[in-house]
Amino acid sequence: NNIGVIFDLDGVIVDTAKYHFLAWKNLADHLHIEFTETHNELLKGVSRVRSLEILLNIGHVTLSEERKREILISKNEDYLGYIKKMNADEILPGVNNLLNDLDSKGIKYVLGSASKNAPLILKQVGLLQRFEGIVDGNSVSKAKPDPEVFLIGAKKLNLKPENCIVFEDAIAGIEAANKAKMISVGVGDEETLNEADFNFNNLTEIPQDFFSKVIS
Ligand code: B16
Ligand code: MG
Repeated sequence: NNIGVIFDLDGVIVDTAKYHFLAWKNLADHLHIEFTETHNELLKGVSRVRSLEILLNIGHVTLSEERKREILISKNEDYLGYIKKMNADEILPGVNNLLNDLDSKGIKYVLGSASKNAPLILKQVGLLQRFEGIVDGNSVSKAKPDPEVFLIGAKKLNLKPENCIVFEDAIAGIEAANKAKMISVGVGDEETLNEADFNFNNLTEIPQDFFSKVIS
């Protein structure tokens, strides 16, 4: 097959944003920073280090590099507590059907996520073995909106970027896909993701003939 798919993880395959929120909120409370679900939107698709910078900016708090490192470790430990309780029930609607459909069409797919915990999360929900490859926060030197994560994904698929279709829920991810010259599919709010080539509310909405029509 001459096309392939790259899936973002958080917001496309599973909703881990709610666990990131709980962990960041816990930390924000400790630092006496007011942190809401609206603020949490700013962290979607953004790296862990950058997320902390955004949180500290919200609270106008400055910390030493050493303190930031400690905080990032404890935030992640807290987050992993939630991740370790995840199971296949948390796979988002439409995901299993879409992966089955891609398998039956012989279209390969890889993961392209900012998360350093991506392999663990996929393992928890029983999807790790299904992907042709995993590109995560450990494999890249530049975070989304830099296209690096998706360009490595294209290499794993052995495909040219223009033959890759990226499913993303975050603005930074759509930007990264567009910069990589891939076909970008926004999953979620169409107005927020208006730079995407295609938009769907969730993966149940992808039409059967989408993949045969999308690249001609
Ligand atoms: P971690 P994605 C992203 O996942 C999340 O959307 C973002 O909120 C998080 O900060 C980032 O992963 C890093 O995650 O702390 O687990 O390394 O949407 O790129 O799959
Ligand atoms: Mg995401």
